[in-house]
Amino acid sequence: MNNKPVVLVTRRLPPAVEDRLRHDYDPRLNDEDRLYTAEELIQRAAGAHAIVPCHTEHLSAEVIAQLPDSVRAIANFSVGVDHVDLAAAKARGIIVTNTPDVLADATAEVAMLLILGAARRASEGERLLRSGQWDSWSPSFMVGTQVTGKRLGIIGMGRVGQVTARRARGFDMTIHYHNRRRLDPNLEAGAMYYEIVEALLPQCDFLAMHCPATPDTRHLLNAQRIGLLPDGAIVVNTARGSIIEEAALIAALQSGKLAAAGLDVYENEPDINPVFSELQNTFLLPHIGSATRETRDAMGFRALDNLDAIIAGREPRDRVA
Ligand code: 8YV
Repeated sequence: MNNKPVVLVTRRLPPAVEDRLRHDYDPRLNDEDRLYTAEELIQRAAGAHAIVPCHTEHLSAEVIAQLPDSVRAIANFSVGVDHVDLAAAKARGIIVTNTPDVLADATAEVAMLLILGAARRASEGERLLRSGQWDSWSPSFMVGTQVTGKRLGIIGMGRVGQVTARRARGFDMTIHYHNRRRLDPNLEAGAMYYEIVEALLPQCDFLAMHCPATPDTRHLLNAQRIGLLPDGAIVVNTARGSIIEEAALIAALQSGKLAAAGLDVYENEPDINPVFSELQNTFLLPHIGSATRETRDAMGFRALDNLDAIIAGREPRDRVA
């Protein structure tokens, strides 16, 4: 008889992670990797001890209220937890965990890719070649913004923000940041701290968004704040789409207030605002910040470490509710 705890896994996870799930648990896997509706998710959770979801599953208060009593834990395969109503989970005594730390390198790589791609007009150049339209060269052809030595502003100086700062220093960028709390001087490594966002923005040739999506950070970068950036600044976002007011960003890209934007996340994924793809001065990726083999394995193992602790009655390392 199989007495292993039942775990509902909402998306297909890396093979090594699913192997460990099969070894230690009785997993309900999603071999087709199909996105479940809220009703399907609730049905498939029947009798499960825990759920391992991704950010693609919206665990709203309504969904959490309908989960069976058997569900004691939500061990997210993600660092962001804006897809889970933490208060609703807490109210039902469901423990919620995330996967911090392990995404920082991969996501900072994408932040740098966006900075470079947006500044050096990489999408535009690629499109020109792929469409067979590259027919000439001149000194004024595809001239972009130099990255080296510029000022990088970072909003949200957590793990990802700190790694992005380290990578950017490799391009001789100076680091300016806003965070809820000022970092210890050894972590700051010479970065300039701004207690209020409005004081940071005029200092940014580039602005990288690295804060979590919460009700407080919704539309944190709005029209008024974009107006405080220097003309020709470049904005990149690897965090969550909701932290930027997209209509304001689009207006600033159209007017030339911003030279370019590099985006990996959007308010409405995967149905992104079509204007982003029509604009020449955008460098766009489909939410792949953590999409490396190494990081996806590490995320899965971290989620399972948390799950193991919960099932064993220990406090999980990454509890968020
Ligand atoms: C993940 C992310 O791929 O972890 C996060 O918060 O945004 C992504 O990098 C995704 O959330 C997996 O569920």
